Parts: sequence; structure tokens; C-alpha cells
Amino acid sequence: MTTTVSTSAGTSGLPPVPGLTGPAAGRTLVMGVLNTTPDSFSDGGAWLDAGAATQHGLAMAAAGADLVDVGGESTRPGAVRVDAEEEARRVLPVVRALAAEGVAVSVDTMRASTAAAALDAGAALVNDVSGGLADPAMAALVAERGAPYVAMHWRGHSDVMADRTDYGDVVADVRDALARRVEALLAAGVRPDRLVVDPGLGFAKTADQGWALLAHLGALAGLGLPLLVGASRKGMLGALLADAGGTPRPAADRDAATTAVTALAAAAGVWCVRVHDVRPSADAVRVAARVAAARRQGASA
Ligand code: PMM
Repeated sequence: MTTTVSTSAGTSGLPPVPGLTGPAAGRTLVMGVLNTTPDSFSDGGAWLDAGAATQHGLAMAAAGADLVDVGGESTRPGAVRVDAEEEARRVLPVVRALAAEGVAVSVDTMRASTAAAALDAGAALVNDVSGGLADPAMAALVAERGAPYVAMHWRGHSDVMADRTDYGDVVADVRDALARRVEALLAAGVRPDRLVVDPGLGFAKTADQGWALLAHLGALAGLGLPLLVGASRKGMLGALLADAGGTPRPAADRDAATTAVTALAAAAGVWCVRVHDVRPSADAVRVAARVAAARRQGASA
């Protein structure tokens, strides 16, 4: 179905986060998920209050998150969009408070207006699950601000994405679609050293397609840009770990599997993983980096 590609990109030479003052790379970074939404699939409703959300962001930073990703709009399958005012109302106080505490914050938004306000409030990176497709103003905003930008593979909003899982070869198709996005973003003036790409697990992808993408991260690394992977607690893990009756493992009980994905992604040279439970992934990326260092040192040590 897919071409066989190397996944041994290695953990050396990973770029630091452009514009961030956080720890130098040399290992995969960990992004902690902070959804200030009532309806996200695994932490919806938990961090609606700005104070509680900020405390959780600080706790994730203390647990080893290199970035805290603040989002105010759920992208779970079937989710209805919130308006720009409500999204900004949810995320901006949290972005501001965390940035003021020295936490490196990314803003998870498809809207240029929210991204701009979040950058003004101290966010260091824009994480756009639509890769600039949802808002035509996004590319220009990111270009103008010189902001680091995660462009995820996307085929439409949450109300339609479950119906858009037709691929010839999912790995090649996602790689090519990301390449086209990157081309458009560069044409809009986004600097190549500000770009990160993401296959978008769970977004217009079946579980099998998600596993194929994870199995062939090297093909995506072939784009020559840092990769971000977000598998945390997603349906593909729930399906894999279903009980004997076929009931998916509940989202809250998928963190060990998420950590396994982190270890594999780190071994494949992924730049950053996006996870809910930070501490185990922060440990896993250090294990992967240590193994890679030992490999470089050779067997004589
Ligand atoms: N997944 C979700 C939200 N934002 N951002 C990136 N870059 N990659 C992802 O895979 C991704 C994302 C959905 O998960 P959530 O509801 O747990 O935040």
C-alpha cells in the first residue's frame, strides 16, 4: 500500500524552536495539551476556568513540557465551531498568564485573529490544525510576525472530516498535500526555518491510516522540515486497546499507549510530540535521546 521508507532520521540535529528561549533541542520536544473548551474529546470541560487552566499549564511545564499548547476550539469529530470572540475569550487570559510565568506557549487555532492576539499576549508559536486552509489570512499573519508555525494536514472541519478518509496511498498523499501547503506558505512569505509539519492523526484519517503514517514518519521527514506528532489519547489507540467485546479503551486510559508512541516517534527523529500526560513523555524522549547518543558513541563505551 505504501512505499517503504527509512524512519531512522535520528534525534541529532533537531532544530531548536525558532524564536523560543526554551531548552536547546537535542531531543524530541514535548508539547502539553491545554484545551480551554467544554467539548474536547479527552479533557473537555476540565480547564474552562482561566485560573484552573493556568495552574494546569504551569503543572505541565513543571512536569517537563517544553511548550504548552492552549486551544479554545474543539476539533473532535463532529464538533461545532465556536465564534472568534468566544475562542479569544477562552485562550487569551491563559496564554497571557502562562507567558508571564515564562512558559513557552503555543496557540492552537485556525483563526488569524486569534493567532495575532495570542502572539500579542506572549505566545511563541502558532499551531494551526488546518495548515492555513481554514483562514486565508493566516499565512500572511504568520509571515508578517515571523512566528514559528505548525502546519497540520487537514481536509476540512470537524463536521465533515470523518467522510474525507479516501486516499490512494495515505503516506504519499499526506506528504504531497503537506508539500503543497508548505509551498503556499513559503509563497506567502513564511520563512522556511519557522515551519513545522504534522500528519494530523485522527483528522480525516482512519485508525489504520494513522498507523500507516506512524510507520512511515521518515517519508514525512523527507519534506525536510521538523515534524510534530499528536497521537495522545486518540481513537486509534482506543481501538487498538479495545476490550474483548470491541469497546474502545476510554480516552482517559490511553496514556501508556501514548507514551509508547512518544518513544517510537522520538526514535524516528520527530521534533515534537503533543500529549496530555506530560511527565511520561518527557521521560520517554530522554530515554530515546540517550539511546541515540549511545548509538553515536558506538559499542565501545
Ligand atoms: N490534535 C488535536 C488538536 N490539535 N494540533 C496538532 N498540531 N496536531 C494534532 O494532532 C492535534 C492538534 C486534537 O486533540 P485534542 O482534542 O486532544 O487537543
